[in-house]
Amino acid sequence: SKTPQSPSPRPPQASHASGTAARGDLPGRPGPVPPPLSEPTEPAEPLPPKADQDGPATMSPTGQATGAEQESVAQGGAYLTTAQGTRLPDTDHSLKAGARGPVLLQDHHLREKITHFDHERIPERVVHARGAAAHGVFLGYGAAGEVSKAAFLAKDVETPVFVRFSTVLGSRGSADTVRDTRGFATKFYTDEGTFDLVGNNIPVFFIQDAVKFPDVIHAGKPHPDREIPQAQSAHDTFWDFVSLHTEATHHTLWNMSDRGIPRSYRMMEGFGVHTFRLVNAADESVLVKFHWKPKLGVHSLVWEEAQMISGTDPDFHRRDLFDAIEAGAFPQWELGIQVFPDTPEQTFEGIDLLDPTKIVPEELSPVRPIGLMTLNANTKNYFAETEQVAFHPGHLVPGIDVTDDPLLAGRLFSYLDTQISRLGGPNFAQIPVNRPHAPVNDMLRDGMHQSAVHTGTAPYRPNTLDGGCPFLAGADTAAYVEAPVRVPEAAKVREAPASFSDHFTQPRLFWLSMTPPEREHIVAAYTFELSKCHEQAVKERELKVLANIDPQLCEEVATGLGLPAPAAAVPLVPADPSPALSQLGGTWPADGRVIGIVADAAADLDGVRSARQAVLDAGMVPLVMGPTGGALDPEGEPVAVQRTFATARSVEFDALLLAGVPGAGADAYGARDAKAGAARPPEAPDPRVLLLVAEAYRHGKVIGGWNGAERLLMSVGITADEPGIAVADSGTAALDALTAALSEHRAWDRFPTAL
Ligand code: HDE
Repeated sequence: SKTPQSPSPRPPQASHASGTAARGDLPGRPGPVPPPLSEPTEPAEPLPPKADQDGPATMSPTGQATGAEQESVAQGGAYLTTAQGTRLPDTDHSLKAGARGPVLLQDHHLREKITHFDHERIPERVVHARGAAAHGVFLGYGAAGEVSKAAFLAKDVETPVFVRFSTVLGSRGSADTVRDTRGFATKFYTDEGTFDLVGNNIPVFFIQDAVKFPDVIHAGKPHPDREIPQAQSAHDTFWDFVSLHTEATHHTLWNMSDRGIPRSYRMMEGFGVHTFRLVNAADESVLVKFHWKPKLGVHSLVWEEAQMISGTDPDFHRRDLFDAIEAGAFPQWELGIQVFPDTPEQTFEGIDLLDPTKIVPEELSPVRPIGLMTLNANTKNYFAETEQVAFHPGHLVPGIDVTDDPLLAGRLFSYLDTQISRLGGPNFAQIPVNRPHAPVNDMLRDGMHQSAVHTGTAPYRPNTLDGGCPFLAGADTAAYVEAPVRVPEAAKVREAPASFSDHFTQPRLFWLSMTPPEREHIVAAYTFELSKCHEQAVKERELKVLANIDPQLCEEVATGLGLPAPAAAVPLVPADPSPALSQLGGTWPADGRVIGIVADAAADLDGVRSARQAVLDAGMVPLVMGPTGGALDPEGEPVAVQRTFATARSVEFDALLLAGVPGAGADAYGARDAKAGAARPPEAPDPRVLLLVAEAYRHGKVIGGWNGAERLLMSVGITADEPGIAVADSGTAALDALTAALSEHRAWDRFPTAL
């Protein structure tokens, strides 16, 4: 039977945001605006804003205010209507000939609703389908003025940005923490037009010529017969290709290193990969490579952790970015450039700058900081912004130009082309997130999804009917003028320069620059991936590639595979290690790190309260774990339990803090039944807590604790004097020791015992 419908007191989510204001003016508007929808949220602790992060709400490029104000009530107080604005009395029942009769074709609301739903999905990106994005601002330091006339690089100029991070191989719904390259694409909405820096977190690429892109991607994507494996390089076709196409060796090595499994998007470097050309006001040019340097340092997961996260929280990186920004812990990167003279050879210290499989070590050419990017606002709507954003390496502004890197040349074609099928036509620049902030006066007209109402009669030049407009700019009025680079006289050939055939010098440089734990991880990664291949010939061929990088690498992987290690087929070039390539050896801020505090009803709850507050004060996120949900000490000063022993998994935390017991000695912790909070024999602590601690230990994580935590550690065979174990006599003292150790990211001295 039909339910009587009155104007809904809780209108659904906006699907047509523009309608709200107009409808609000209609007479008969229903009562007061309903309270905000209480959506389930993560029980993450908000971080206090940093001193320099207090300020007015930011405006997103879509013109919406961003920040604390949520738009979950965007249609608050409005009637439900059709897409044509006609009010609806019912959206729960189709129009039928009688309650038990057939549905009538005349039901426009039914057809409109279902038809729109049928077309809600658009093709996902062919690569980089899985992504997460945020808004922010770029502040120019003015340090690039000598080499580039780009106005947004000038001192104190602030430019809105939109950044999309991504994996490469997986589908839109695939897991975040797979072993893969990460995309790092930045759209700068400058006053002189939009500049896109479409880079990766790895500074080199698999191929030197765009014509090979479909090959490498077809090899990396799932096997076409059964569409498996998803978002993985650990399969025959990938290793078949890269073992044959040895220019992929350098990029593959980076993928097998810790760079292939970042801890967070906030802790990744970004690279423009290709060499670009900068031009200054005097029309002098230099060649540059772009680098993004994260303020939080470059950190990675360990492989077992990454695999576990793929199951327990496939949205790990997306959630991490969103939560950090929501909590006010805004991630920051410095943009830097390596600068090289623009000589006809386009080489630097013998390194071919047009070869995208080569880096220039920072020890040979330091990275000069030229600006700071802060991501300070989350997206409002994933589809509208993250999915529809369209990047293009050809979106350039005066002062930034391309080089003849043959990979870049192909990209300059590809990105425009791909948007036409992905976004349904040539008018994707009119989608809010893609709209330039500079005035647009093009003569492009009509086409699918045209949403502009162009006026005038003469979208052509020259004309007199529109008064000769639009005018042409000159170099003095910020026109984009391509650098008049001389093209050497040459015959048309399908060839690459001779230097492009050196495929092993730089992989060896990378390997030699790694510390022992990093090398250990690389060996383990190759062994894992090749063990997943079925074809013996593929494994043997890849071992020959590894022999050309380094005999130790080759031998250790061969041992793991149970195969003989071949000898190098090329001379091993001696290389000076580049310490800048290693992720170890420094200390970094612990901002935004997640500290899991393990406690139960018998714990020193005063100590838990003060440790929790100290975690917050240090700019980190405390998550209290207890045997059940609710609160510890509900009668007194309750300590909210944010994760139970059943829902918590070690991979969610950067470090653990094991609460002590009031006045207890080393024997106390394990003496309690973690499930019930009651007394229990010391030999039987909660097995879920034991697993948690053992995993954190295995992954090289810092573990702190106080008064009695030693007992729990001992239950899993850990002694308090091991590296990265910080046991003290109070919660805050333990936290201090833990924070100091965490600044090195992991207890590296525990490797290679750790995974
Ligand atoms: Fe891309 N790449 N790419 N790529 N790429 C795309 O464009 C392509 C390459 C990169 O978050 C596609 O809009 C070719 C290098 C990122 O929206 C497509 C070649 C680098 C993103 C495309 C390359 C990248 C893409 C798919 C070889 C690092 C995601 C959807 C010549 C410098 C951008 C799209 C986002 C996306 C083509 C190589 C980075 C098909 C033909 C090298 C970060 O156009």
